[in-house]
Amino acid sequence: MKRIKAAALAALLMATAPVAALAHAKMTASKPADGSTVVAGLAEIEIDFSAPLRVSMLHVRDANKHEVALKSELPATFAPAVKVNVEALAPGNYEVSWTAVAEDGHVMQGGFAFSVKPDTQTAK
Ligand SMILES: [Cu+2]
Repeated sequence: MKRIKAAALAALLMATAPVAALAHAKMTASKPADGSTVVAGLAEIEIDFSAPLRVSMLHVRDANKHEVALKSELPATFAPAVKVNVEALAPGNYEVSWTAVAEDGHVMQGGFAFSVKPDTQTAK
């Protein structure tokens, strides 16, 4: 009986292992969201992941591919979300690209884009 259970367990592990191996961490959400439009003045960018990652590179570029300087360091630890501060973004289109390493050593890359529109509420 024990032997049968062990064999069944081994078969189950073999069946589920490839699925687990494919379940790499990925970006689940971002602020601003991909494809969204936000009001000028945004100064924080957040990326949420499905598992803890350590982001090793994060670039924010405007429509002319000019890089927006980050005002905060990338965290040195694994975390399910990363937040960085930037100068208040002027109206325009922006692209964020990131590279991160997962706890299993896999390196992942991703990105998203968003637009910033003028703040008509406070515009003079
Ligand atoms: Cu992986």
